[in-house]
Amino acid sequence: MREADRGGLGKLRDRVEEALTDLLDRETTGLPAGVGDAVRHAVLSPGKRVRPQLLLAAYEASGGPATEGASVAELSCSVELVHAFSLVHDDLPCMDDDVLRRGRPALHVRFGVPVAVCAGAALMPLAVGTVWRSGRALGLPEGRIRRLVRILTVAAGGGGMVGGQLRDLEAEGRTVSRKELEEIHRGKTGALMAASVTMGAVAAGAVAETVRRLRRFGHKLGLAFQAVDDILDVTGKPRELGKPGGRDEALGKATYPSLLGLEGARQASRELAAAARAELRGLTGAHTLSELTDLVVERSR
Ligand code: GRG
Repeated sequence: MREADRGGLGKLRDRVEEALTDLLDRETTGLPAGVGDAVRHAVLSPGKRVRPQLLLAAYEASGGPATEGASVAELSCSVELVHAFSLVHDDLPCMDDDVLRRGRPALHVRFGVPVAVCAGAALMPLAVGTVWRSGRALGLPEGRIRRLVRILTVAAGGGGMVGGQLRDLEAEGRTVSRKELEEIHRGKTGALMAASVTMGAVAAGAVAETVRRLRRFGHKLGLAFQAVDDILDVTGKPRELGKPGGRDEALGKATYPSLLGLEGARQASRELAAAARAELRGLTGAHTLSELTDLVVERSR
């Protein structure tokens, strides 16, 4: 099913887009103009918004009150801000050295490297502040807001996204085992996806078993997502991807297709998505998470 055919997901994405615009209108007004413009460019360029949608869908699946629309949408922006930070730094010349992102010049191409580094760094504290503000607006107890901050910062840190990125760079030009490949992807991509669903569940006050189940779901979905990302880098249309293809091979990256071949990578993505879906079994209200799982494996960008 294509994204355009998904009425429910389209609305969810619109909700995220509106919350992001409101948030940046409010939070970038006090920043020096250069940084504020760069932050807006980085965040508001047309991304798929998968991670905030995962947070909102997990909140719904965990029985979160439907009346809390705006505040929980604001909470969902926190994971997109961290994601935007990672994309800005990932594109830098000292990292993957990419010049196009989401069909637009990468941030350092448009604003220069120093501004891109600063804008990327500014996104992380903005994300943490967003958790505090939205958590308070949701009326969550202080201990639960602290837990949300911890989930987000641990996922973004050395044991998660940042650590995965370094391992990804260090693995360039080297053959890795599937175990090592998945450890890299688990940190680089899976940690933030798992944090997104875990935060949705915790914000909604889910019981511990649901939180653990959704976290496992997020990690498995993260691997499926990265497998598809790797496949699209080989087979995708640059126009749809918003960036040139073939970068992984040019950089000698460890990927599912380089390890398993294209057909093996496709098979792995299907198996990983099925394993993610299995975690949702018996969880009433998980239909949006299930639709997002379909979207992750069937996407063309
Ligand atoms: C150096 C302090 C420091 C941090 C670096 C760069 C970095 C941290 C982490 C990189 C993590 C990264 C870029 C992972 C890739 C994940 C991925 C598949 C990104 C693409 O996500 P999509 O397809 O993108 O959701 P859109 O554009 O749709 O949002």
